[in-house]
Parts: sequence; structure tokens; C-alpha cells
Amino acid sequence: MAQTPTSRGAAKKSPSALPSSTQSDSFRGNAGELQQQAGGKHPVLTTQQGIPVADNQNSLRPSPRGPTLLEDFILREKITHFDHERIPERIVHARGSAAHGFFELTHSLKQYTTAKVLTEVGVQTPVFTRFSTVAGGAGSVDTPRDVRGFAVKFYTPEGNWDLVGNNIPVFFIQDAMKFPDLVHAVKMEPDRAFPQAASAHDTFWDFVSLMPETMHMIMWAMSDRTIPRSLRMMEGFGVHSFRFVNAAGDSTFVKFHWRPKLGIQSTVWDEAVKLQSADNDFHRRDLFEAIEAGDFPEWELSVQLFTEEDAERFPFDHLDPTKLIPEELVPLQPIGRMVLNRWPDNFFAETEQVAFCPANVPPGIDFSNDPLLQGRLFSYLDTQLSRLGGPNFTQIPINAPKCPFHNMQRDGHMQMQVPKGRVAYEPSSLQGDTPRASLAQGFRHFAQADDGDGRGKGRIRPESFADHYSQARMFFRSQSPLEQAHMASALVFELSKVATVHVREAVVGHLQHVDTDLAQRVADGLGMQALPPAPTAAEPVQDLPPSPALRIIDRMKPTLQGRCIGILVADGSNGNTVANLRKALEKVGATVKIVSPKVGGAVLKDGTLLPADGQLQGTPSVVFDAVASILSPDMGALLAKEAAAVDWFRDAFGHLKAIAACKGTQAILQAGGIEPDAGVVDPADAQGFIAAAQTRQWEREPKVRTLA
Ligand code: HDE
Repeated sequence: MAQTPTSRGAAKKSPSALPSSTQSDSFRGNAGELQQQAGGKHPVLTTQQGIPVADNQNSLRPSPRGPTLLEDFILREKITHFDHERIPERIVHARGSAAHGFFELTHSLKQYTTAKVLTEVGVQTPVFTRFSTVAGGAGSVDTPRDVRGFAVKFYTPEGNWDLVGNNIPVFFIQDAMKFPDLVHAVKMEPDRAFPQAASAHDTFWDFVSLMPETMHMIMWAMSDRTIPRSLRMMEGFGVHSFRFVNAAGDSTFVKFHWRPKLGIQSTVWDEAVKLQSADNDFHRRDLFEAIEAGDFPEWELSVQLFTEEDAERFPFDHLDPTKLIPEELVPLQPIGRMVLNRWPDNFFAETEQVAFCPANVPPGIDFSNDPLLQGRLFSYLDTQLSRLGGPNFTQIPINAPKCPFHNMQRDGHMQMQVPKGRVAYEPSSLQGDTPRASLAQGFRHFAQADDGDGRGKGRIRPESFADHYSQARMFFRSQSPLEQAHMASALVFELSKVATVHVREAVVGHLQHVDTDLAQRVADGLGMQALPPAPTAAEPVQDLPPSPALRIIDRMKPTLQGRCIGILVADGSNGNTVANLRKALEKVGATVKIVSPKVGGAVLKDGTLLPADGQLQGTPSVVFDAVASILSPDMGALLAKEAAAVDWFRDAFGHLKAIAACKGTQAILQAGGIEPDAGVVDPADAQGFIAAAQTRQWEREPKVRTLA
């Protein structure tokens, strides 16, 4: 063990008492003994200049209890580096988790684009994908009600393509001009610095109430999409229309969609709230554990393709990012799959330093005139210059293209390259190997005709963007009754946190244009005596056909693959029942975790020790998709007096999860006031439990909570 002098007695220890190998002029303290702790061959510790370090425990002092000397270059270098370890966090999407993987094209889009990544079937293109929440800081929790970022960097043979999307296909605003306002409104309020990672506060809803264009996105934000069960069970969307350009120079519009192989699944709100205290890192841990276990998350990439003429027939403007194109109108064509199969080696070097930018597109992919996209094309590089400290962040390994790249950009902070030769300009005639532009291979912008209407330059919002409610209505009316109830309840929750009465009223006024029943339910939930007046709508609200594809409850996959089941055991539990249940669950792809009152495990009825993955008090049922418990009657009676055990079942029941409860557990269910229903089965009935655990017990919901 190290003998770092921490007490006066130790400090007074005579240097002559040290092992002779550590004695020298500069060794007046004791060091080096920590080296004994781990096996293996350790390289010598050095400074950043490569100077070997002899003592990494004690700073340089003129005498054992004297001041530290400025001369201590090793200490100064170490502390200085430490002082600068943090960089500015992202102004939005600060909290994120990422993984490496590949994209494999299954259907060529050669007819539409020249981009190799989308034309060479079977080729695996490396990707790095980062998921994020939007509003919270880097250290905030994983499970607030929030939009999730879904950003993919494809390292293509023609340069990096960043598809920087969200898990919602529309956005709050129509013009980049409003983005700083939106973000200032949703972030913690600047005078009081709260709430962190929450939209449920006055400034956000004040902004919403004054910007009816937010209404469609608000419907999505209040749906269960913003409380996902797992990053592996989320959809992703490129949001804007992009363009494909083929070899003949023809253009086709495209929207990108990611669909998770595991199906979409969300949590219920009370569960999301409790997850915030159970595990701040719930989504990060879930992604990490899945990848570590070889259970690689996978998404299908699909495109919606349409021409300028098709777009003219849509009952909305596809350049307006508050609008989506229902898949009933333009079907999704699957073109490939993305698999995430490697967790980053280092969070900072990769997940934190990765810089996505929607302007990064290879030849064959181009932009549309969506005014939000146009603003984004500027913003990302600009923010990255300050976040990553200078123009050479593209040389950081996670950002560098994996194809050859050559240009005349030179110098600047943290230049890592050592370019040779005297020519750093173009055209030049002095060197034979300098990079030149290539009309054949290079990026060519689609030559779009100016669609100006002759009114000339101006700060203009197109009239075709004026209908803010029709798609909000379509989204709401496309949902199942239960999902509608969740949305109404989410609105009541959020607006109940808004102290300013006129803001609450204004929002409910807008809801009248979305759906009068919704407005009434929210008004009732807020205790309003009368329905506030609806503002004037700029355009008549249309009754668009509903799009059932926008629901998620129906689209939860009936599988236990990728899901996690907790089994509660204690001393005296029947090991056979546990083993049988575990085997059956694992056979259908579930992960099983054993929870016990003590982390050391439980001594089973037959005397064997079953190690636990989690201790009961620190492993609440919110972290599982379904729970089972196998307890002796004695332990059941004892745990019925334990709040953590009673909450385990009460929460699982309240969160609509299947429960497999043996006879010994009945005392706990009773203590929790749980009236067993079809979702509560016997653990000996493994198949019955598997069937129940493949979904949530939706019919239970009205019995456990009042929904608006
Ligand atoms: Fe972003 N956004 N954004 N955004 N965005 C950033 O870039 C911005 C928008 C999205 O994991 C920032 O490097 C503007 C839509 C994701 O690193 C910043 C506008 C969509 C990520 C920025 C938008 C997104 C960001 C902050 C409106 C979905 C995280 C740090 C004009 C299609 C990427 C950074 C990652 C990050 C600006 C709107 C997705 C400030 C100005 C719409 C997933 O540049």
C-alpha cells in the first residue's frame, strides 16, 4: 500500500526508512510502491513531453512540511491539463450516448442518386451514431419528456455524410430565425436556473402560446414518443426534405426514416419520472449493456421519394418542417440497415468530440430550400468552431473522413497534419501532386430554378406555410384512444407547472383548433371554469385523413428480445422455479436479472447461493420490462413490510407490466393493494408470463390512474 504522508507522524518519517530503490536526491518522500497493485507490464508514466515520472504521489517541497515549489513542472503540467479537461457543452443536445457500427445498403438508389453509399449494395459503410436529449445539460438525466436527437455520421468513400435527425419527423418552428428563441424558452429560465431538462415551465409554454406553428410538434412532444423505453426502440427521421441528384443531373426529393428492429416502445409517464431517480443513465446503460452483450441494436433505413410535381399535389408544403408526409401518401421504401456493434473506447474523445453537421453530404445528395435546414447549414460548423476550439476539429479521429482528403486549408489551432511542399494554393504550376477540383467526381449543386414570385428579396414567410393546425389535428386523431388520453394528460401535467394563467389559457385556445374534445379535456384537467377562446386561424383547418402509422401502442413488437426481466428472490426461494423461468425467458431473447434483498445473493431452499445482479432497494422495478418473484411464504411475509418490496410490485403494476408472482408473494401484493388481473400470473407458468410480458397491460391503465 502507498504510504502517502497524510498525518504529521507519517510526514516526519525519516527518508532513510524508505526502500533504498526510492532514495535519491529528489526522493525525499515515498513513492513507487503503488506499482505493486496490478499485474501485467506497465509502461513508465511520463509527462506529456515524454519525461519519465518517478513519483506520482507527492508534489515537490523544500522540506517535508514546506510549501510546494513553482519549479514542480510535473505537478503544474498535470494540474493545468486537468483544469482544461472540459470543453463547452453543446448548447442543445448536450446529453448524449453514441456507438460505432455500420450501414449496409440492401437496395440501390442508382436511379436517383450518384452517392456511392446509396448505390453499392452489400457494402458496409462505417457509422458513428449519437442519440441525445435536447434541453438538458450534459449531466442531466436520460429520461425527461424531450425530443431525442438521432445523428448518424456515415464515413462514406466520398466523404462524411451526416444525417442529423430527431426521433420526431417534424419540428417546432418553420424558420431558423426562431431557433435561438425556442431554445432560450425551453432551457432553464435564465434568472432562476431551473427547471433542468424540462419543458414544463412558463417560458416554454409562453413561446408555444405565441407561436401557433409549434402546434403540430407539440402534439408529438406530448405523445409517448418523447418518453422512449430505450434508444434501441426509437424511430429516427431526417425531418427536412433533402434532394437526390442522379448521374443525369435529375433531382428527386427524399425524406429519411429509421425504424428500429425491436419495434417502438415507450414508457408510461410515472415510470419515466421514477426512472429519473432510479437510474440517471438508464438509456446510456441500456445501450451499453446491449452492445456489450452482443445484442446489437439495428434500424432499417427507408426513404420517401417524390418529385416536384408530386409535391405540388400535397395538401401542405413539404418545405415547411412542421409538416410530415404521411406514409399513406408516399410509401416508405426500405433501402438498408444500420447495426451498432461497438461501444466507443473513450466517451470524451468520441461521443463528446464528435461534430455532426447537416451540411456534410456527399455528391448525389443535396439540400432543399426548407428555411430551417438552410439555417442549420450555417449553425453547426459555427458552433463547433467554438465548442471544439478551432478549425482543425475535422482532424480529430472521430470526425476525420475515412476516405482520402486533400485541400489547401492550412495552419490554425491544433494543426495535426504536416503538409509537405511549397504549394498551398491553387492554381499552381510548381508541384505535380497538388489537389485539383474534379468536375466529374466533385460535389455539384442541383441547378434549381429560382421560384421567386417576382416580389424580390424580403423576409418572407411563404403563404403555403400558414396552416398550423391541420397536421396537428391529423396526428391527434390518428392516435388510439389511450394514446390520446396520454397526450391530454401530458398537456395537463405540463400546463399545471405553468404559473401564468393567461399562458395556460392561450395554449388551450390553440388546442380548440386541433380538437375541441382535447381542448375540453385539458381545460377540465386544469380546473378551468370555461373553455378559453380560440385564436383566429390564418387558414381554415382541414380534416386530413388519419394516418394509423403514426401510432405507437399498436406497433410495440410482441417479443421479449431486447427486453429485461427482473426476478426477485430471497433466502429460501425455490431454485428450480427460478431456473426454469430464467431458461424460458432467455430462450425467447430476454435478459434476466436477479434481484435480492442483499447483493451477495440469496441462499436458496436447496442451500445453494444464487448471486444477485441488483439489491432490492437499489433496483426498483422501473428498470425492468416485466417482473417475477419467487419467494418462500416466510420471506414474502417479511418483505410485505418492506417499502422497497411493496413499491417494486405496486410500480410494476401501475406501469402496466406483467407480473409473475408465486404464492409466497401474495402478501406483498396485498400490502400494495394490488388486485391481480390477467397480467398477473404464476411464475410456474413461464409461457403465460412470456405472453403477458410481450406487451403492456393497457386495459389495466384506467384502473390505476385517472387520465385526462
Ligand atoms: Fe440542431 N443543433 N439545430 N436540430 N441538432 C445542434 O450543433 C440547430 C434541428 C440536432 O449528437 C448544434 O454541434 C439550428 C432540427 C441533433 O452532436 C447546433 C436549428 C434537428 C443535434 C444546432 C436546429 C436537429 C443537434 C448544437 C434550427 C432534427 C445533436 C451542438 C435552424 C432534424 C448532434 C452542435 C450531436 C445539434 C443548431 C434544428 C437535430 C447549435 C440552428 C430540425 C440531433 O448547431
